[in-house]
Amino acid sequence: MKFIDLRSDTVTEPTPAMREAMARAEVGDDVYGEDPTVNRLQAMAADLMGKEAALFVPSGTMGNLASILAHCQRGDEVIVGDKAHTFLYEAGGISALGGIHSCQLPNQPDGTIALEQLQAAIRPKDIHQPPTRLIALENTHNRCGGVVLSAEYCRQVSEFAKERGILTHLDGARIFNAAIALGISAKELAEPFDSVTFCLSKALCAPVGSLICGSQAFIERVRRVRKQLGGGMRQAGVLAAAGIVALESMIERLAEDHARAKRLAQKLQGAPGLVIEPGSPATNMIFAQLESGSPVTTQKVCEALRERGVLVGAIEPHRFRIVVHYWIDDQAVETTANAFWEVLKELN
Ligand code: TLP
Repeated sequence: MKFIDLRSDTVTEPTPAMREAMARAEVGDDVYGEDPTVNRLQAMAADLMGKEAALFVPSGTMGNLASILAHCQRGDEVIVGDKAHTFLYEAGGISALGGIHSCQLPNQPDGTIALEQLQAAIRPKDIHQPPTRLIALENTHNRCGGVVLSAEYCRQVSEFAKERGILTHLDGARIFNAAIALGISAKELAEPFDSVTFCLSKALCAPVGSLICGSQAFIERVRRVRKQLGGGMRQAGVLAAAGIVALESMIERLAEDHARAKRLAQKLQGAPGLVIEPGSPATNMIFAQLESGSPVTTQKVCEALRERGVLVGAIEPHRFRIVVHYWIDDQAVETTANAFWEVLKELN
């Protein structure tokens, strides 16, 4: 059975144009810095983010990890949100591999961390305490509902950090979704940060890869960390070629995913026992919950949907994540909505 897979936008397979570009890619040894296609992708990424340089890495997780390791020494502290991907879903890499201490502050429902909370968390100069070296934000914010941080908020945090000699990193895995939703450039959203990672292998459909962007000096340090982590790739131009197609042709169309996500949420509105979270979808993710006290579990609903050829994420006992992407067309929206209604009627 061919599934309608809404578990994540990471499930997106490369487009025919990407496969074609991969087959034709000019390559070289990228550890020597000699892969022309990787070099081209990196130059495009740096330009899109308004930074001096960029580095191609195998995943978003490695992008965040290598960035944080390059900013911090062992024993330094990074401030992260308590719902940040870096904190929840990266296997504790920064502490396991980098000896970096994390201070987790509450993410508000809009994905921000309150400035007063940041203020209170900054460590005084004191040998008993780990120095606050870095603040990391996420845009769009996945676990908070695919919500968008405004450029204004990012600037405020960056100014706050600069005044205190603290660095800033953005996990911009889905920065283009944020930019499209706000109607501004990704460059504007990236500008306040010392470093930004973004992913090619989510809604942009490329099969593999993320980019780290920042100053020339920072990227030189990150290149060394990437090697330490075993992420130095050789003829990676085969992968980068798909990334170039992604950057050239897959950004503007993200608006279609956002519109389809809205349409699907409207169709799900009123389905028995299902509550769409307020404001959802902000971008390409719908977050919905089963009514409190419901005897039905997301697990059960997901199993019944799977039998009807639809896959969605059960991310908490009563909470679903439904992610719209390039391979979800109008028909898939229709089929998914119908499957949900049928299953919920049956189980409730
Ligand atoms: N997120 C995945 C899962 O790991 C949860 C998903 O399905 O959404 N930053 C953010 C904000 C992410 O959402 C992800 C992936 C990453 C980083 C890591 O990217 P990869 O999977 O390339 O390591």
